[in-house]
Amino acid sequence: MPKEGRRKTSKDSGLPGSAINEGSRLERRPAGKTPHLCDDLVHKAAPSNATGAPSVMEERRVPQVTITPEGGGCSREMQQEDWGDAVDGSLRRKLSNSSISSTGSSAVESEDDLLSDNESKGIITLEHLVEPGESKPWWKLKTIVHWPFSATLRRKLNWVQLAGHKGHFKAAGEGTILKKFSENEMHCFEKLRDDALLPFVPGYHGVVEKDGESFLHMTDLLANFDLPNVMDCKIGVRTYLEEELVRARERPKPREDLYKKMVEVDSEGPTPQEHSQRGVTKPRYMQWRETMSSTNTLGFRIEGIKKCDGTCRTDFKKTRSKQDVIHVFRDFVGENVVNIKSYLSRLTEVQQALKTSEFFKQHEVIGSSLLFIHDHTGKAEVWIIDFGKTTALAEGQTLKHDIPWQEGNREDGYLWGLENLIHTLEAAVCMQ
Ligand code: I3P
Repeated sequence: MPKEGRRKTSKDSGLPGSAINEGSRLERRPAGKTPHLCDDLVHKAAPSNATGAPSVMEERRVPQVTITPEGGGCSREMQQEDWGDAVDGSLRRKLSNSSISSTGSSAVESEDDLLSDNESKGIITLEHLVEPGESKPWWKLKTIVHWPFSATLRRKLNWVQLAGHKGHFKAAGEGTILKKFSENEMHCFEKLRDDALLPFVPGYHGVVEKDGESFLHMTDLLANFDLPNVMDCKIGVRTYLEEELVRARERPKPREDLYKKMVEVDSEGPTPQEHSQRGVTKPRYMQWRETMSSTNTLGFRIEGIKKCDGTCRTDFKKTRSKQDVIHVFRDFVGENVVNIKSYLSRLTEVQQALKTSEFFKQHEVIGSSLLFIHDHTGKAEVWIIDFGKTTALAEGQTLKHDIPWQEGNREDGYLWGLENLIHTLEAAVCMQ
């Protein structure tokens, strides 16, 4: 039988995320009270006090479910397609594609992708941080771009993917990109055409075929920036679908690649059984990621940052506390609080739009990110991206997005995470 309740490790002890089915109070401002940014919010984003009691943004307790196969389970690595089996047909393709999980703004997966489209051979160098030939997502590579070009060409080349899988993006006409087709994401974009969220999602220009493959044709969100800085922040308290959990329980398939990724970050992460089988199931890995990062505690996490100088960081798996996030964010904006204020104003607009959006009410939003972009001109934008795992609810069902998740209620904690993100950035403004 699958084991319910997340197994506690020495690392987990005391972490709120290890509790089962415990709800938590959301941080709320008293009705009608609009505190002054700095007066009220520095302490709100302060770390937990010495007793361990969260002093602000009380940590959300997310039910954890560990799926551990009896008898060692299947030794075969689980393929993405296997996840497709977990859900109905319409979702099947989507899941295999959803791992794109990219900025949705961006494209250059490889020199080939870029050069073939722009015929700009020799002007871009991809500096490998890993062995060449090793199959790694783009964000494990560091891109060094030299800029002896016109602003137009520079913009054309100025793409970045901070999360997700290699090979899912291609260059397109100027100001647009191609993202590997996902039926689910396509449906989302089609529904978003008439929704309050439209001004906050990438422009969608339909499905196109290229080199025998289907792609979603989208606006390149970076196109209007000059040497942009980009941050991908995944929102929500949960990064896997309930269907994935059900499937893993029915047919647990430990994956060695996920085991290795876990050990790379924390050799004590896997349980003794997982060590002996050298595999962890995907929900187990995803839950571990959520607990190690700020997903469980704050309802969002930083996935990656690409700066205008070409440097790229994705080593945020253990960026968990509010202080950590503030530090990363301030570094991202080069200590320029004006940028943070611009982001805050856009985030507030996003928040308002989400609260009126019919699409948002009717969808479980999993694995979606907010993409932060700013450049030296002071321009700063935030976009909602990645709908590969955003799933429609049954007719008549709606979500609140700010109440605790319990298996079956499909809540994603998106609004709770966004509220915490806003409070964290407000605190970042005030900290000198
Ligand atoms: C990956 C990340 C992706 C997930 C991917 C994970 O972990 O959680 O969101 O893809 O699953 O490996 P990490 O960030 O630690 O590299 P999906 O969102 O599409 O599920 P995958 O290996 O099955 O693609």
